[in-house]
Amino acid sequence: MNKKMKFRGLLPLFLCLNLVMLAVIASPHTCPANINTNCGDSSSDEWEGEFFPGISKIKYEGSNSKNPLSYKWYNADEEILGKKMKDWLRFSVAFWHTFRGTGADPFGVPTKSWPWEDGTNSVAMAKRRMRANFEFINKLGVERWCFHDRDIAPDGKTLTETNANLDEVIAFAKKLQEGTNIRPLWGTAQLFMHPRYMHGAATSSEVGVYAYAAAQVKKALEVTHYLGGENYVFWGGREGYQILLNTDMERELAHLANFLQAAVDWKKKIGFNGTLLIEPKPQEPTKHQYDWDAATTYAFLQKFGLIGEFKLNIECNHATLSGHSCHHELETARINGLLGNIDANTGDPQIGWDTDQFLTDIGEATLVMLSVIRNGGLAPGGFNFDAKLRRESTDVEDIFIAHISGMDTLARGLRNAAKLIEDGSLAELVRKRYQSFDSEIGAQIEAGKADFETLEKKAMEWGEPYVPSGKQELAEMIFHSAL
Ligand SMILES: [Mn+2]
Repeated sequence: MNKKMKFRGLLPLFLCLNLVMLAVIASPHTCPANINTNCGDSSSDEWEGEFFPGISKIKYEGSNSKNPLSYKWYNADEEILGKKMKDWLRFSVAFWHTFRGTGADPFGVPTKSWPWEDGTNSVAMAKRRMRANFEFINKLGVERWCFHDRDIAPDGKTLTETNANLDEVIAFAKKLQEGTNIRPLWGTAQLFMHPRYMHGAATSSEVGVYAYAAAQVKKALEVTHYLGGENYVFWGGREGYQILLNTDMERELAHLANFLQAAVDWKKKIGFNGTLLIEPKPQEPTKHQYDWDAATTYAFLQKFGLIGEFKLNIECNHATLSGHSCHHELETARINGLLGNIDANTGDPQIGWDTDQFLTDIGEATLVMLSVIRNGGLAPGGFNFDAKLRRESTDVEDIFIAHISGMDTLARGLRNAAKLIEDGSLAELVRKRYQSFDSEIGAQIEAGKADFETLEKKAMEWGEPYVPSGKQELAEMIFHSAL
């Protein structure tokens, strides 16, 4: 079939879709949340504009659907390995990327001009954005969102004024949550944007900055708790160094540990039972970030007696920046009892920085889901879409398409991982590979009871050991058969 014929064949479908869209747009009660339309007083809480007119609740239509605004693989209530897809995946919308991302980069100004934005950073604008956030989450059909304190409410002239701004927006968010199941997956404090944090926050060389950061985290813990958040995240935005010549690394790390301990103490004092999560990242914006990767963070938590109080939020793009795969970081966290949450995104193999793209690689998603299933799920953690539209994607519907694509990719990964687990051949390959340790002497070794004399005796008795094939290509063949 040539291209022209193909297009002709699809033409009636396009016309139908257009008619459906027009019908939705023409439905009587919508008032687009465009600052140029008159939907009443758009700065008041009573304003009832619709931010995404023409887009209704996203539904599961199956893998044959050609509708970009539908799920092809994510079927929220379908059970996979005894659990609903929505309970394995626990998706969350990241407020900062989705509603504060502008498309600006170091070479260019913002490219996105969402119709509801009035160009200000006022409290009224913050509330309108919050409404957009809840309409988006509702239409997407997820139940969680994540936020930084400073993304949802503007800075004031003093900390008192800033906290008052935050309180006003948080109270409004609480009102929007009422009667829904929507709650924060986690909250966090933005401790890297303001110039006061240029040397870091908890690892700043200035005690005044350390205190200011503590006050900010105290407040962010309180508002996360107030909104019914299930976790709280520490991403050490600028906790690291540019050069060791002017840095007392030992002192900075000890400060960071004491800061985290104070957060644990405050969490307990206010009765917040959410999980505290640390998000490893190796570099950017500092040359060296202290929470380099899962193993480094694990060692830090052990050294300072913080194991048991923290888990990890593994971000796939950060994993690759540290020279690991996302699967490696997830498994390192999992085998140490630290896998708490996933920032679902990916980088670009040809670009060496943190591009925060939506994960669309089915193979990578399948590896991610193998770890999540082995972990028994992530709850009370989940998958936060720490991912943004490309600078060149500027339509409002692109926000939906990006999330749908990311959700479908992970849903497909879940289905594939379940297939691999139910098939069992991969697990059998691994079991066979280590079966020599299922012997009497193997059991002694694993129990830590085989001394060198015993082992030397065995080595003499056995002679040259038999070394079988690692079967890597077979493992890869089995894996790919599930994709
Ligand atoms: Mn990132």
